[in-house]
Amino acid sequence: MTEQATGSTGGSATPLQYRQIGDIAVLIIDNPPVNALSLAVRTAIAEAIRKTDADPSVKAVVLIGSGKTFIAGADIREFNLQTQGPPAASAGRAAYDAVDASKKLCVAALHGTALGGGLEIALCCHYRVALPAVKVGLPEVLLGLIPGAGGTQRLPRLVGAELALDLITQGTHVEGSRAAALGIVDELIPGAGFDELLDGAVRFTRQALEGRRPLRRVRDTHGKIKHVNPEVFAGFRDKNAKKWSGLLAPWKIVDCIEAACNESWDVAYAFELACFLECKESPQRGALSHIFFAEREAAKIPGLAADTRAPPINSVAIVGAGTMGGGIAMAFANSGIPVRQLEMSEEALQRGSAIVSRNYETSVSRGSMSRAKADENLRRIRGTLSYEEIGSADLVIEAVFEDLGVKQDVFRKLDEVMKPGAILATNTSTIDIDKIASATTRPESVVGLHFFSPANVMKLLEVVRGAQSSPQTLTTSMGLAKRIGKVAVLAGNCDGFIGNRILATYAREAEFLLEEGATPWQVDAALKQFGLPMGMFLMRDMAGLDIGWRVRQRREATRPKHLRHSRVADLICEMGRFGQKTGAGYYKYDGREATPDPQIEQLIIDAAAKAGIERKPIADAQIVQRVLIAMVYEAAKILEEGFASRASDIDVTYVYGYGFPRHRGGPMYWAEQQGLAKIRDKALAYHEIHGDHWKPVALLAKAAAAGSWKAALGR
Ligand code: 3H9
Repeated sequence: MTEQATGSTGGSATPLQYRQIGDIAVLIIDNPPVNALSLAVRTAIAEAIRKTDADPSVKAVVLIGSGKTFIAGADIREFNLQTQGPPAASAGRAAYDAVDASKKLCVAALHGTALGGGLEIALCCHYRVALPAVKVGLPEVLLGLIPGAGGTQRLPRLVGAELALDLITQGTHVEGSRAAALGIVDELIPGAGFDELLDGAVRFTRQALEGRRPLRRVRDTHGKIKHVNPEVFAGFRDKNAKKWSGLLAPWKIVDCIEAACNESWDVAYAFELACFLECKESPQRGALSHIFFAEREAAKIPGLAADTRAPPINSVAIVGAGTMGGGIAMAFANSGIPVRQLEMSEEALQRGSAIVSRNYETSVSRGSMSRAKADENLRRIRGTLSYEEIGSADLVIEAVFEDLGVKQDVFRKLDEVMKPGAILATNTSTIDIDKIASATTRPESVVGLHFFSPANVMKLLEVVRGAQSSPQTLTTSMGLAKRIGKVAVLAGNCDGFIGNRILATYAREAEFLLEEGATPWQVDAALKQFGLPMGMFLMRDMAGLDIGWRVRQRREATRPKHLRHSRVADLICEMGRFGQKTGAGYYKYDGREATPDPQIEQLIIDAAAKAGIERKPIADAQIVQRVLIAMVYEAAKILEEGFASRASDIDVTYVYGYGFPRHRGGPMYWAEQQGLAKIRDKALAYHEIHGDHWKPVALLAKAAAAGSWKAALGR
């Protein structure tokens, strides 16, 4: 099979350098930034192997990546290119097959990452050597794919079917020492740089040429996949059925590994290809790939010079040791950054420290963190009662009671004690950042860092830009997110920022749906069926209904009275039902167990009658559509008003902060898949029926006409 090097998505002009060291040919992949296996790279590899096969002066081949990495996998952008005619039957396997069939000894030299197709091509080589810091893995599943070049066939041959099931269905990155222990890597080369790796690989290759190592292909190794109990696969499917509901790729991975154990190489390898092509053509793959790139795009701040200085953050202080403050402290400590936590009293400090210790205990007992690591992280968090003691921190995050006056007092104090250049951040989810910044003499250093609860777990970080936040403050904040394992989205300073502003709108529509004929449990079941982790009303019950009630009471005087308003939530609170913590809310509770409550259904029927609304049965599909279009509608307003930079930033916010099913790509991607004209028409129809909550949004009309958000926004 040959491939033509046409239609490449770019990269270096000569994506493969060819060198010869004595009788060893060195193929250096040079396709920055991550040496992705584009068509051009694959073609060059296949061509180079033909050359080495034919060249009698070459006894062996070393395959290595230039720069900081081996190969991060197939070039994901190429999967999005329009396939002309039927999908390529080989799916681009020619380079892999060429390496596998090489007449000369092949050694892969790995550093940085060897992921997806990168690891697969390394597994086609006879041997693999690696620097200890390497990470190897088959993360295709995270993109809605399966390994398509023998990964599901070769990895089980090295590590056994059971471990391969775990590694490939989770897309695990395996570190060097573990990869060596598992036999994925044959030898670790001490060192950290390209030159050390190449020297080590050449030395290893010479030893192999001298016959000190038997020549074998992974595909000819069968020991670990013989006699695998069929129960293993059935049990694995059962165990994960709930987690994989609605997904395609993980099921296919299990099928492929099962085939590897039961079928001949040729049959199972062909089966893998068929499964790969099926996944590649699935809508899930498109959605997951969208989120991959959206996440990376979100890190870039439009209009900010790429060389904006971002001072490093080596120490952090947190004001407040409540649940949120504790979670934030853990997020930093877990990334190796020391934290000082400030409280007003010894008791408050003790309480906070007990919560953090308990959280670490839970991680240890669940096996997600070792005891040593938990102890080390815990030691990084130290309490203090003195503002003076936190003054030298590079960043301080305020996480105190959600009240403007209280927060302004804290910021006045921080302004006095923090060193010049420190970033002053607030974790507020509702308060105007500029009003908080106005309590300081340095509003350019003030920013919102809105973590989501539990802050040590949730991936989203909304970085909220104040009117005067400086480019350095923003760049440092966005960069910091990546360092602590979060995904940052830049939000403007509007009520609720991006995430909670959208939430308020679709929660309102969910509430209206109750008056129109749905029940809380029907709405919840419909949204769960769509893929949200939890229904709207269960979530509200869990969070507690009283906080929202108090906010509504405060805002009652200024509520625009011409807009439709539901009393259902207020009526529930007036009964003293504040959700799970009081044993009753929208549902009634036995501990955490929620059951539908006829009393609430009656309350809704009465409220609707009082508001003059005729209740009618509503189909689940209509519920989902109304809630999702409400999300998209509010998001379009946010974009139009400039409080978010791109539609894809909204998707990232919803996938990482609100559990929007990743394989559906986020609400804005979902809307594009539905057709933006259809969404616009629905929103217009809702305007007709439900009034000015649905006033037409110009950007939605523009995007519907242009066919995409990007075309309408120009980014
Ligand atoms: C596959 O291999 C299928 C095969 O089985 C098929 C066989 C037939 N392609 O993340 P970063 C870009 S599927 C194209 O910010 P980091 C990325 O968009 C693939 N582009 O860096 C960004 O661009 P920009 C399986 C890619 O250091 C830049 O590189 N492999 C690819 O934080 C830097 O990326 C994977 O799923 C790619 N494969 O993390 C691995 N990868 O600068 C996917 C990255 O314009 N990649 N880019 O924004 C990753 O997980 C991370 O990028 C990695 C580096 C850990 C490698």
